[in-house]
Amino acid sequence: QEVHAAELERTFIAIKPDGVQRGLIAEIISRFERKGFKLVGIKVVVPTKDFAQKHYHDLKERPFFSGLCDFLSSGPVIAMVWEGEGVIKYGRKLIGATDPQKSEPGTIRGDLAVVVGRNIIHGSDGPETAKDEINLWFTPSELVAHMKSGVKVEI
Ligand code: FUP
Repeated sequence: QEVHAAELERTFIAIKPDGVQRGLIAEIISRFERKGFKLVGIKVVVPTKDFAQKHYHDLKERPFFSGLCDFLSSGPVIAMVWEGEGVIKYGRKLIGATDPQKSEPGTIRGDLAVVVGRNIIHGSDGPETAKDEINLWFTPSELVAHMKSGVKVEI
């Protein structure tokens, strides 16, 4: 009998060099973990500027693009894939608004960041970007297979 995996939603989350440098890795991971999302991929990467430009290609016309890419490639980034029902949208909620001055208290940026250029974390903004960003940062073998009730199912 064929077993179909429930296509659980996944999103790409990155702790940027400022978050890593400030020692916020565990704090950020624990917020996603306590919510109930599942970590299915994680690695430490120092992106090249070229890679950073690929990641932020949607923003290439913006005046801050070059500085943003220099910043992303300035040190270690924690690249992660998180899984769970509604994780793309709710992950954005955990992160808070782009500008930490506008992020609500209780959100990651609201509690832990002050300026937009150092907002410590990235999260995919929709299903298409999530797919693209996961594929840019990870190969399939770096991600754990779909699990349901702790039992591995065919994919
Ligand atoms: P977000 O999805 O919340 O990370 O926001 P954007 O994709 O709009 O922006 C990506 C990054 O560009 C932000 F995390 C920080 C940087 N940025 C600026 O430096 N200045 C701005 O005015 C807007 C964004």
